[in-house]
Amino acid sequence: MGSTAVAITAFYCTAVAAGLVAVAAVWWSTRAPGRIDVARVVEREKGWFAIVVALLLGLLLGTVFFIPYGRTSTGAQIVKVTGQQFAWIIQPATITANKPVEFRLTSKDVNHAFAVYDDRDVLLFQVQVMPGKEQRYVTTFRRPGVYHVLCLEYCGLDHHAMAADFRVTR
Ligand SMILES: [Cu+2]
Repeated sequence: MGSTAVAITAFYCTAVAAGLVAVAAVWWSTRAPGRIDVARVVEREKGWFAIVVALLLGLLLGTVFFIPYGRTSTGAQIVKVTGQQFAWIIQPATITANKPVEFRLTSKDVNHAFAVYDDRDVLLFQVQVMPGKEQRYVTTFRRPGVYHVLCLEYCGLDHHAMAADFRVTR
């Protein structure tokens, strides 16, 4: 048995044990010996409600500042991108590093997906590109180099050929 198989087996056994503990806890908490004190249950529900609200507020405050939508950047480099069967038109195709870029993307025909990969072929981001709409995406490239663009939404017979490059310079 390889180390991966051992890890999977250990994880599976732990998950099953945790599930059994959860089932036992539910069974234990609901066997209700004698009368149920409704007033106490109502008080506890209020407490749980407050805990859930506090958790949701914490989650909201902890994540809301990372939402990428609606980001605008005054003074950003504007790059216009048009997708069409089966090519990308990127103007200008040279971008300066460490300065915000605002991609403004649209399609001439059908839906496409503008996916940008770095020179190590790591996917950086993807933007849906639609006819009759202008999508905006603001980002900043830190590393100079040649970045690759692929279409990630099947758009027709030559979808696979829908590739392009752009250059990020210092
Ligand atoms: Cu495509």
